[in-house]
Amino acid sequence: MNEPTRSPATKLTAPGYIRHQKAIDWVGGIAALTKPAAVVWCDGSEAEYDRLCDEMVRSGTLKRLDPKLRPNSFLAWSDPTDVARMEDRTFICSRSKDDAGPTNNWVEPGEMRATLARLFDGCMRGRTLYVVPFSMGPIGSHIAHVGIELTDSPYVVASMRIMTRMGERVWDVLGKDSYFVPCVHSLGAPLADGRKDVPWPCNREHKYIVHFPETKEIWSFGSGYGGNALLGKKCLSLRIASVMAKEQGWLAEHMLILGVTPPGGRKVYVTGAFPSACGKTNFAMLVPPPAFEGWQVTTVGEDIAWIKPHEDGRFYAINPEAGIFGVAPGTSLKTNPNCMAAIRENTIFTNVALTPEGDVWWEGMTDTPPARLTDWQGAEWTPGCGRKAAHPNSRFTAPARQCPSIDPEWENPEGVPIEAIAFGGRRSDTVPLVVESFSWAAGVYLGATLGSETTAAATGAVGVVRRDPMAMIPFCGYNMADYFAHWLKIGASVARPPRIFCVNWFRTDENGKFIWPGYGENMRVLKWMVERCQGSAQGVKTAIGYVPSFDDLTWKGLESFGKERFERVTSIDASAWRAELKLHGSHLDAFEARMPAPLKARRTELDRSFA
Ligand code: O2Y
Ligand code: MN
Repeated sequence: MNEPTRSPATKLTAPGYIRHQKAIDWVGGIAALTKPAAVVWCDGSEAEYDRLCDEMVRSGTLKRLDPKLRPNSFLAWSDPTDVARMEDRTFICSRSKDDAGPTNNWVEPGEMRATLARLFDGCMRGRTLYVVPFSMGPIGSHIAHVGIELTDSPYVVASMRIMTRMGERVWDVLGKDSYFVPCVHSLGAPLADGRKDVPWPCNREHKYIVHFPETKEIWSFGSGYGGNALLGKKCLSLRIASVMAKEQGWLAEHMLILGVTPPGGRKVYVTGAFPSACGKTNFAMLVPPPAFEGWQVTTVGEDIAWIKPHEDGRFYAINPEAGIFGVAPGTSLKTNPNCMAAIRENTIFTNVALTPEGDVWWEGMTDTPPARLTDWQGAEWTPGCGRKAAHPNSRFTAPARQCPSIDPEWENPEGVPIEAIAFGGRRSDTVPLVVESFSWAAGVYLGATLGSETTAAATGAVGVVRRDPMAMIPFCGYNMADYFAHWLKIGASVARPPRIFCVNWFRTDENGKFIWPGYGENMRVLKWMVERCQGSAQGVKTAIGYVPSFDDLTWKGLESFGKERFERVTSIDASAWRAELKLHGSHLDAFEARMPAPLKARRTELDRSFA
């Protein structure tokens, strides 16, 4: 491996355009603690991105892909111990343990600060500290927030440039003294005493992803991967933002945002919360089937939504991110053609396989795998060798604007008005294809009891229902019972709250095969939801909410599905629901005294309905 080269922009003092003395002093303090060899103030320019990528190609961190097959794109292979977000190393260090709640790891803040002080002391020796100012949300939007990430990883800098609005123009927003969320990240791999670098430095022994909700600080140590290291995403936009949202009266949610326009009709915006492995990105970029000629689905965001009450009585949402950080395996021209087009160029791939021609491949990308590949660990791979070519959590990072379905309003600083919220999990039984809640509070109950069956890729265990309220279990920065209370309060605070639905594409037959075709065919459910919002669709009242009858859905182009299979994906079985409600009970009991009364009341009501 070549010696890393130093960027010509290296400076120890801040550039003249930065007027924010508190930020400059903070950078100085972190530099004094971490002791880097150099400090680089990133300007977010294309030239800077290109220079960093060139440096990473020279150092072995990135491989440049074939410029014809995958223009301006790169491949990174991580250390095999640094391949995913680490929930067991993620901490919410509120002053009181009860404020973090039973679903978060908690350490007393003083104790955690002492640990971090030890770990960060000298942790950037021999490396460059990059100062990365970024805006989550369109620059200057009243819904956006600014963070500054200090990192010793050039891979993180390049990824942040794709995933956020990053660079010089953020200093204009910050001016002399505006608020920013301080984010400190280190790979935890100092290059002391002339030690040679490796392509993916990290700390194999110690990993910490730490949030201080009261002071709104983020400290991450030891990992260079994804949500552990790109601190604008899960750390700021969900864990810290959820705390800000509770304090300030808005919602920071793990939700996609999409727009649906009927032929010649009015566009309806929908948000959706889905735990991982439920096809969230595919749903956000849904392509309507040919029978839905004239219907259009557009994408505002595919992972996170910041939602604020508006004076017109509705909620308006922005996507705080500027990029897509999607999971590669299973993504194909069949499952998500919009996403495949989005990652055609200007993309950083991580932990996928390399073809002999200099392109990428992963399981599910094509029906027939290439005859020969280099796998994500750099080993020769052939079909049938018994190993996966790409890591199950391999990723691509691409600008959202490259997605053909991107909504024309996706950067509107005011956000888009939300008329429906969908909660969705992977459930082989019990939960119907779609149900609309009777009220906001009943919808909050649906979200609070959301469950999803685990897949082998996620946990190794298959088919165990993991409760994941609002798909926020790993991402809520405070006690989830207080979060439910916040949801109830904020819904009651607006005149026209969105309708709340629950969807499930994953019911299976006696052979374990999915009954519902999913993907683009989910348009049939989406159309019913939109028509419910517009007051034109019928629904049948059941104990858990309104469901469509067979004739309420459009079957053109899917005539063969038939009433019998429709019954199997929509039936509400009383004995299955009695068992489900018992499980809701043990899940909700974990929140004890803080559990809001309306949710307890809704559970009692459901118990009575199925008695
Ligand atoms: O493992 C990681 O760091 C990625 S996790 C992730 C990435 C993009 C969108 N969502 C998620 C998630 O875990 O929800
Ligand atoms: Mn996510």
